[in-house]
Amino acid sequence: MSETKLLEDIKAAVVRGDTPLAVELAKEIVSEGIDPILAFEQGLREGITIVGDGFSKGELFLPDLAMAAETMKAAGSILEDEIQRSGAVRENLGTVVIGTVAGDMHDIGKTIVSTMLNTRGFDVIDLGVDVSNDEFIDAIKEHNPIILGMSSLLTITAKKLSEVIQLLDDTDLRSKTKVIVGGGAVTGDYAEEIGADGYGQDAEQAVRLAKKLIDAK
Ligand code: B1M
Repeated sequence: MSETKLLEDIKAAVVRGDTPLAVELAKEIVSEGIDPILAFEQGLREGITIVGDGFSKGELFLPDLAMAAETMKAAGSILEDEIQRSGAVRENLGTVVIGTVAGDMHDIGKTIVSTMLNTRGFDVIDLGVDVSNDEFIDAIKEHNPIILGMSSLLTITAKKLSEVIQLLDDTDLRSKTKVIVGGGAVTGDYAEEIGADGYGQDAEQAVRLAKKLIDAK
């Protein structure tokens, strides 16, 4: 099957929440040697975006969102394994602490950012989802990362990003830790407004930004 057709089919499988088909297609994408990052972004992510748009318009409902997310996670983990296998870089660029902010359970985007940072040479401490402000601060004290990454997909939880930055500003931790933010609830302007050091629109951009920030240190 051609690359275009495989990407279209896996996108459609996410939209339908057809996990067995999406898993089969992800395996085929890997065996065909198609770039797994491209397949993640142009296949799986585009599919789940269609479902999210349908949900906002009231055409799809929470169970549709949940099924599509399950499909995306199952197929995504196959692509993530391939991203790890094919792209692994052995240098140690330093530690990144990452997590999704308090009140937000969305983990798919944050996890692909973690995987890509790890693959490109960062030591990643992934705190998971629904990470409280204090948990972020405690992890920074414990792991002394060069970068803190925070993800937020809900408008209502985006203010947590600025709260954590404010907590960092109130200590001497801020001078040692660069902050990058991302997720659907964030824009470049918002990142600048809250004093983050950068914003990643996707996982690739997040990695580029992290590398740029450590080069500038
Ligand atoms: Co939810 N959800 N959801 N959801 N969900 C959104 C975010 C929403 C936009 C859907 C919509 O209405 N169109 C909407 C938020 C509206 C808003 O606040 N503006 C929404 C809502 C309302 C909700 C609930 C409140 C629904 C309800 O219960 N009534 C609820 C909230 C639960 C909670 O968190 N407390 C909820 C629940 C869920 C599910 C559990 C069903 C499921 C999540 C499953 C999971 O993650 N395990 C889900 C899903 C799947 C979505 C959508 C459809 C897809 C999110 C996703 O995984 N995208 C989403 C709509 C959308 O985003 N279009 C939606 C794929 C992923 C690869 O992209 O996460 O954007 P993304 O990550 C990208 C980039 O943003 C970037 O790189 C990633 C890779 O390219 N990036 C970073 C992400 N983090 C980064 C960090 C960085 C840098 C880059 O630096 C650190």
